[in-house]
Amino acid sequence: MSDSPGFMSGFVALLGRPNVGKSSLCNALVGEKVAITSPAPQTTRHRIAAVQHLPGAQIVWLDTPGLHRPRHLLGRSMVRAAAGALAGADVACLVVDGGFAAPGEGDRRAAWQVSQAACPRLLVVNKVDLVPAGAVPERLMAYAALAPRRAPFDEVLAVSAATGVGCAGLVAAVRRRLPLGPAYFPEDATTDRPEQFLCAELVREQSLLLLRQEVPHAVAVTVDEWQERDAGPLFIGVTLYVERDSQKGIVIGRGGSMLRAIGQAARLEIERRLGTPVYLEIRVRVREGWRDRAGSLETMGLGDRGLR
Ligand SMILES: Nc1nc2c(ncn2[C@@H]2O[C@H](COP(=O)(O)OP(=O)(O)OP(=O)(O)O)[C@@H](O)[C@H]2O)c(=O)[nH]1
Ligand SMILES: [Mg+2]
Repeated sequence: MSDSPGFMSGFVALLGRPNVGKSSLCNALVGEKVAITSPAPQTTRHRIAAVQHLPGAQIVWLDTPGLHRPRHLLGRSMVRAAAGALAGADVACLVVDGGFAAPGEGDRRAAWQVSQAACPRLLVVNKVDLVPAGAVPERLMAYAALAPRRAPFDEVLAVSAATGVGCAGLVAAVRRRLPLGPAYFPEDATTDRPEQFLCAELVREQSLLLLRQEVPHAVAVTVDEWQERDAGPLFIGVTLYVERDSQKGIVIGRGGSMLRAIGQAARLEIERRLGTPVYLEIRVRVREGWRDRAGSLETMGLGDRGLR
């Protein structure tokens, strides 16, 4: 009954510094992997909608790139995409990593940005599974103090994307603040991004998990071919871009071992997601300094329009 009188809906922006668990939280809330996650900061590059369907309501969680000081054009677009999500939000959530005893400079800057939003503002202290139970109230207070006095948080919540603790409370807190509105997405939709997007992201996720230091941050993945055949697996051809020849060598690895590992792990994830056998072909290409080239970002879907 998505458009019945009394139906409530809204966009809920999740903002915070990189690595606090925004994407993990989105996945936990909608019960499906709509966004990739990794221990490396700046995993998410796009604003991604994660749609949660409730009786009489629809919550559109907006996962966003971590707020950081950009060092590339790509980083600037990422931070703009996060700001854009905040600008259109019905509820804003500042997500912080409760695993740290005290907020850092990145949290302070993110808190200031969220305090500018005119909509209700919630503080979501994630990763409480890492905090001894007795220390949780103190931790919440330390982070709640991030809000300027003129704009305190409307509510402070402790959650864990990893265990699901507190997620129902977060949903209830958001739901109480939703305006009346239509269902923005059909009942079977969990995200606004197409399957091809998620496949490219799943290849990038394995790069983030298997490659070291700066290399995965220089990786971009595009889907170039997508052929469903009458017999045989779905053929997906992707290009994995890096910025330098030396990085190409690392991605391919000795005798092709690294590329094989990335491809195998990504294929399994893609098959799980699509529920069909897949033949995944990955080409590796060098595009010098693509993170600082507006034209490259645009053609890779990483310009301002692609990230929003
Ligand atoms: N223990 C624990 N780890 C978590 C929790 N939530 C996320 N993580 C881990 O924290 C790391 C970062 O999670 P992400 O969801 O990628 O964080 P993010 O905020 O989306 O990061 P960016 O996209 O880089 O901004 C991953 O290794 C997650 O597994 C949690 O509740 N508990
Ligand atoms: Mg993320």
